[in-house]
Formats: sequence, structure tokens, C-alpha cells
Amino acid sequence: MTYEYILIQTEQKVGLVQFNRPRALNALNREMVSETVAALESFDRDPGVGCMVITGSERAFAAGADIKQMAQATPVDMLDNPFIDYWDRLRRLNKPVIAAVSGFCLGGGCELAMACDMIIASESAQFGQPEINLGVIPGAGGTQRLTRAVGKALAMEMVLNDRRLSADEAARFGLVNRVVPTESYLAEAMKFAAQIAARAPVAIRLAKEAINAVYEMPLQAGLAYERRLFYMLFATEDQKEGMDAFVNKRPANWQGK
Ligand code: DAK
Repeated sequence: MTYEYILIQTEQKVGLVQFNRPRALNALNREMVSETVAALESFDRDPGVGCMVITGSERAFAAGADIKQMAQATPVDMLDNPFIDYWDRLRRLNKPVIAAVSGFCLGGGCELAMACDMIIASESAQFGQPEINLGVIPGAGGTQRLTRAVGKALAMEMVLNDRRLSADEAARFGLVNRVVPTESYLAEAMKFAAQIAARAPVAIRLAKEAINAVYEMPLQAGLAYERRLFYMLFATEDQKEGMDAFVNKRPANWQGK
């Protein structure tokens, strides 16, 4: 498969998608988002991939959805816009997805990063939901995921008054996992992803599923759900292998079975 707006590669069981619209600061046009989701789905099906990374450039992860593409849209155009379906498909990926963010991470770009499972930020990353400047509000999860991540007070400021977060602030408020030097942010994210990709694949998949279920379920239902997934792992060869390896003081050899 060849792509026009993204670059892809696989390294140490990590599938990498890199946005490639640098002159438009990786503004997310429909085609780029569609290609991104198709590439991630293909990595998700590939047994040689255990974790995925999405990134942009050092200057911009993504400066939002493509304003030029939607400037003249009617409500029905927006309703028909497949943009939001892509986000739902992202949510259905089984393997973990890490956003490696540098520079501008705004609007739909911030919403995309928040739809990933983890975020590694470069020191120069800047997070924001500036849609209010365009006379609209976030439409791909910004009011919901941001509020869950940073709390109501700060989310209100960010969405109502275009308050931007520096990388350090984003780490302090729990939006990102960690901040790393700008010159090595992608290498750091790839290294982190490779560590996850080297772990027991079925357990990784169910761990991601259980944590994401927190947003969908009351506590008792979540605890019961977690327990069922936990019991299910005792049907895997990897559980026998992992525990045998521990008992016999040797490294485990995961098969994803
Ligand atoms: N869209 C299109 N082009 C963009 C863009 C964007 N979001 N952001 C930047 N560009 C383009 C600029 O137009 C410029 O192109 P040329 O004029 O050179 O052709 C080029 O990138 C460089 O940008 P600047 O010249 O502006 O660069 P600066 O360094 O001066 O400023 C900036 C960088 C990131 C501060 C600035 O470009 C900026 O404010 N950009 C817009 C940020 C923004 O408002 N983002 C939110 C977009 S709205 C949906 C759900 C959600 C959404 C859509 C649909 N559905 C449910 C269907 C999401 C909406 C959004 O994200």
C-alpha cells in the first residue's frame, strides 16, 4: 500500500506512522487521517508488530483539522464527514498506540493525541484546543477527553480561552506520560514502544482494554471486567511460560498464544 500524506516503517516490532504535510504543519485533512487509520489497522493485524507510534515533525505534531477543507462546510457536510468515524476506528485498535508529540499539537491534533493510549512529548510540545478562535468548539473529543485528563478547571480555560499547555505543564497535569529532549523525542518514543512490543502480546492487549474500560464503566462493573480478563489469561501459553520462567530464573519467551 502506498500513501500520499504519511510515511510508515516498522522497527523492533514497532509500527511507525509519520504525518507528512510539513508545509501545512500537518493539518489533518481527511485523506491524511484516513491513511493514518488504514496504516494503524494494518499494523494492528500484523503479528510482527506489538506496539504503534504516531508522530509528526519536530515543528508540529498536527496544527488541527484542515481549516481550509472545512471553512465552507454546511452542518450536513460535517455530519457526512467520515473524520469522526476514523477516531472510533482508532479506539478499536487492539495494540497500544503512542503519540510522539513535538511542536504544535492543537485542535484535532490534540484530540488525536488524546485518543492514543499514551503520549511522549518533546520539550517544545504545545497542547491546545484553539477552536474558539474559529467560532467553534472541539468536535472530536476535546471537551470530553481533555476534561477527564486535566480536570474541569483547566479544561474550561483551554477550551473557552485558548489556554495552551507547555510540555512540562502537560506532564504535571497528567496529559502526557513524560517529557523528553526535542532532539531525541522520536527515538525515545520508539524505544519506549519497543519495550512494550517485547512484552506478552495477549496480556498487553487485555491490559489496554481493561484500562480503557475505566471510561465506560462504573467501578464494580470495571472490577468484574478486569477479573474476567485476568482469569482468561490463565488460558494462554504465555501465562504458563511467564510463570515458569520466573520460577526457573530464566527470561520468558512470549509467543502471543
Ligand atoms: N488547517 C489548515 N492549514 C493550516 C492549519 C490548519 N489547522 N494550521 C496551519 N496551517 C497552514 C497555514 O495556513 C500556513 O499555510 P500557508 O498559508 O503557508 O499556505 C502553514 O500551515 C503555516 O502556518 P502559519 O504560517 O500560520 O505558521 P505560524 O508559525 O505563524 O503559526 C500556528 C502556527 C499553529 C499557531 C497557526 O498556523 C495556527 O493557529 N493554526 C491553526 C490552529 C487551529 O486553529 N487549530 C484548530 C483547527 S479546528 C470534526 C471534529 C473535529 C475537528 C474537525 C471535524 N468532525 C466531527 C467532523 C477539528 C477541528 C480543528 O482542529
